[in-house]
Amino acid sequence: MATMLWLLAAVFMLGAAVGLAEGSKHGHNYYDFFVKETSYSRLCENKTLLTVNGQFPGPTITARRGERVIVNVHNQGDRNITIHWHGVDQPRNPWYDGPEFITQCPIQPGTNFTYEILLSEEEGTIWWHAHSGLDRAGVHGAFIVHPKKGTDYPFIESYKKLHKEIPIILGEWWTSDLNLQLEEYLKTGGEINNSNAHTINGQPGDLYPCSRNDTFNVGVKRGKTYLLRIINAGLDGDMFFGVAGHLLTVVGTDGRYLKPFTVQTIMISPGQTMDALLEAKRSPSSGRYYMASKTYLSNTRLAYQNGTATAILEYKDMPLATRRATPVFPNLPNNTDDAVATGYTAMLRSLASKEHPVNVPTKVNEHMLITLAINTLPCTTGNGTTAAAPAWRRASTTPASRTLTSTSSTHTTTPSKASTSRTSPTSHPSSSTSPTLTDPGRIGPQSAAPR
Ligand SMILES: [Cu+2]
Repeated sequence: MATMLWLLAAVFMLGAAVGLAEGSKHGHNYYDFFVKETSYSRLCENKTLLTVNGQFPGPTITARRGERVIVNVHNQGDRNITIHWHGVDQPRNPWYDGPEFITQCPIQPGTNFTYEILLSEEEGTIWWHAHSGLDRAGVHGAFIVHPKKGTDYPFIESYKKLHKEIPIILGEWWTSDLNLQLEEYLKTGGEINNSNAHTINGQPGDLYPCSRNDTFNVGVKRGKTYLLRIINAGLDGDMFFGVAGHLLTVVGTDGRYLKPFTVQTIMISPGQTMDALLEAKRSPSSGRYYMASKTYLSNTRLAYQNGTATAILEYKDMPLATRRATPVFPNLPNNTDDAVATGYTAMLRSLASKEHPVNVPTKVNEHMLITLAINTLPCTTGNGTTAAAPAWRRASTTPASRTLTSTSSTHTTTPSKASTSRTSPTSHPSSSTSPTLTDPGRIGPQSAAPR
């Protein structure tokens, strides 16, 4: 009996030790997201914006390939919220995908919800954003997936050493309340106004009014290589992006690796990510360079935000006199330069190496009929009443019925090897051409918004 007790005690202590080894309060890969209104001053005007942890853009999540990430979302705002993990396949785990009233009931004010995010094949840059109303304008951030322990970036040999990674989040700023605009345009059928500024890491930069003092600034060291993790978190608009005096070697997109190619300008659609290497090899004497982003517009009849967001890349070892110099400006294409945009897109090819294969079947053996089913479940508030869904989210024909819908499908695939192929879309292809009930965020015909 005594032996038994000792054994039990030993098991208990072992359990406690494992618990401690897991890390801090909640263990490895755990994040608390506090969604709340935050005061901001941009473009000479003050407003509040819904953010996570008071940050715009929100906190960066980092994990390794194949890991599990837990995010506890505490809704301290005044309206429903959900968070979507953009680009995560979530195999057999759709209940944590995020679209409100589609795969989950929204997180109501004063409550919390714990997301379980299952990474599988994603490796590189993905991101997260609100999937309710237009709150993703402020509620978004980077989600960086590093290689598994013991493995490395496929491009590391040619670049010897990666010094640092720098998230570059392209966003937009509205001086007015975006949700009021949304209400208005749902009534009238119109479109919401263009944003008042483009932003890079939350800042419009030197070319917009009252912005110069807060321009995002990143220091680099000559001889080092940096990985820019570029995300287009904008609601509506393809963007050109470039860095003066530096070429970008694009090595990944949407959490997958690419055959590397080098360009002066990238073109990135809303919801897309691009991983690009930047070699800091300029002379420190001309040590300041603008990074800049501006709209690419394929339909010239549409109105657009025609300003240019800027950030500054600075050589740390530059002489004092250079510190006050005006940064060099990049040579960006015109807003309507289709040749640059389509030329860029045509260069995107999956890496498709032995370590990073793309197993896309190249031969069709059988055609299948796939049936999608839809079920509806009410979202209750816990006190017997139903949760309020915006009118356009109602899947039921009965106006009083607020519903949670779910879809299911089954399919089988025949694995086969493809030696080369174009880049495979993530779970969120950014190429849809028509808005759907589940994707009301797309607000203009120009390009697909993130889902
Ligand atoms: Cu998305």
